[in-house]
Amino acid sequence: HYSFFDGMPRWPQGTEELTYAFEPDNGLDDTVKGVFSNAFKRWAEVTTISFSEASSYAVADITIGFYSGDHGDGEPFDGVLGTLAHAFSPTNGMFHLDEAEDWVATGDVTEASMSNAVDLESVAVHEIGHLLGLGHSSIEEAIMYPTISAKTRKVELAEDDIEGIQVLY
Ligand code: TQI
Ligand code: ZN
Ligand code: ZN
Repeated sequence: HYSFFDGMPRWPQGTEELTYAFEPDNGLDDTVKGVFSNAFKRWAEVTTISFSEASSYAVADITIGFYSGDHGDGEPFDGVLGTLAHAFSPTNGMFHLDEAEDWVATGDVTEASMSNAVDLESVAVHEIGHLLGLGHSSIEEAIMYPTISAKTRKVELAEDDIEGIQVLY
């Protein structure tokens, strides 16, 4: 079953659009940006919120970046596997990914040659759930379940995720 953060923080009532931007120093290519766009779309389809890329990093509601090790927010990344990414509860908007992972943004992660391959969209869908205010779910099929097996792709929202997010938006 779905859960929320303590105090049930959410983006303000009436929020119709949230904007996101990528850390300019990361120099991400369009393939990687497209993966995030798809992940946002999955949540947009089941809420009244739409997501679009901001005109600048400074004005974005949600900021996305890849970092390694200590990156200044008190939650250092730990290298390959372990923590893959983290996102903060509303309305912080920070979404960080561990640069050390073997991220797979194209093709089939289950067939990837790297044994530590991590599917970017699967992690993005989960972290966007946190950004919007969902905590973890006890239902294994849910995107918000707290563990995922290696080299797995899980990107479809489960009924439990949809019910949870529709309590908020
Ligand atoms: N990152 C943890 C996560 O996103 C960070 C975290 C732990 C957290 N407890 C939290 C974030 C409570 C918000 C609230 O859950 S992770 C998965 C999953 C991670 C894990 O790198 O371990 C995914 C990131 F669920 F698959 F295990 C993405 Cl999809
Ligand atoms: Zn961070
Ligand atoms: Zn999580």
